[in-house]
Amino acid sequence: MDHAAESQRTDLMTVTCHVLNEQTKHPEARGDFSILLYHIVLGCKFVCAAVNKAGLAKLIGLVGDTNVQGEEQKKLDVLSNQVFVKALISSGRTCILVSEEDEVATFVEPSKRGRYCVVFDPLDGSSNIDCGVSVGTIFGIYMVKDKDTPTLEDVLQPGKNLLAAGYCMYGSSCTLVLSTGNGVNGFTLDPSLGEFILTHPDIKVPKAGRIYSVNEGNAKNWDEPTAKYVEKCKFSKDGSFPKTLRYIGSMVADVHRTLLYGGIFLYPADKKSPNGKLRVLYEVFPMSFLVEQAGGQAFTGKQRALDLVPKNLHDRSPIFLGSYDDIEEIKGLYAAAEEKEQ
Ligand code: AHM
Ligand code: MG
Repeated sequence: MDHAAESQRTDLMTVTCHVLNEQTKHPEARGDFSILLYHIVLGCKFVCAAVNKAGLAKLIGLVGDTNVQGEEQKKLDVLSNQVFVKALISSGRTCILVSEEDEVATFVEPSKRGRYCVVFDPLDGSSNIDCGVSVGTIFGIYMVKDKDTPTLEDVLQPGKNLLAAGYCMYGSSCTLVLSTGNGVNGFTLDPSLGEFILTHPDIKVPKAGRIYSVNEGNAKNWDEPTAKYVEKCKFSKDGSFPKTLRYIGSMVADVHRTLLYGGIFLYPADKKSPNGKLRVLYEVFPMSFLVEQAGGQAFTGKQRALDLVPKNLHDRSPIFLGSYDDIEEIKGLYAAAEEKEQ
């Protein structure tokens, strides 16, 4: 679209409108999901504003506390968590909340309870905040079995049971990527309107990509299939060009690029971290859901990522996700290694 046409653009589809349209495909829907999503979007707008003025408002730096994983919490992590917890409870549509920043799940009091369970990382990639690199919020939504008797089993579900998942990236622009199980759509926040506008309809991850994304600093501790794969990315034996390495160290930004440009994002297991680093419920599952919905694949080194059944709220898993063909290749290397062992 040329600049003149862009400036006259009138076909504005907001994220709220999009979700309401989706809802019409489910005649039984009562609008609860749209209300929940409205509150998630509100949380994202708030965090976006806070990230943008972090330097000015002295929100960067440590708050002097450590979270459940023993990591130092940043002021913005704490603020973002509080904002999301409050926004989700006040939606009146949630039942159980699981946040990366809280050791235990929050069970919403009966008078404010709804049917949805939300798992989320309010501010992922927080080690990148102080230098202005993109960070993001990741979320997944499950349905509770019985809202009068919610239990942890309602959130310890395999990722394939997610109703919806998404992330919001606070980068050079603020982008919300969402799937309600019917493809993936991307919305960009128009600051002048305060609305997320559909800018990336029906995102499809390219079938094969030319980018690999991994923290190579961990290479000495990798297992053989991961090491072989990365070696192949750099020194291909079939005459094809080497792949390009891109690694931001913010999962939201690395996955966003993978969705749009194709390629593979890896956070494998290694000798020091046999389960990898990323958390199953609110990092691995939502991103795997989005990648599958966009036509790609997500694999743990052993199985389809969305088939995992978490035992604990903060479980971790290795993850390889991205373009269909690239994931086929790593799957092949793990299958070969397994055969060799037998
Ligand atoms: P966080 O939840 O503590 O921010 O950690 C998760 C982040 C991801 O965004 C990113 O993919 C990964 O950690 C990077 O880890 P590393 O610095 O080990 O490469
Ligand atoms: Mg995180």
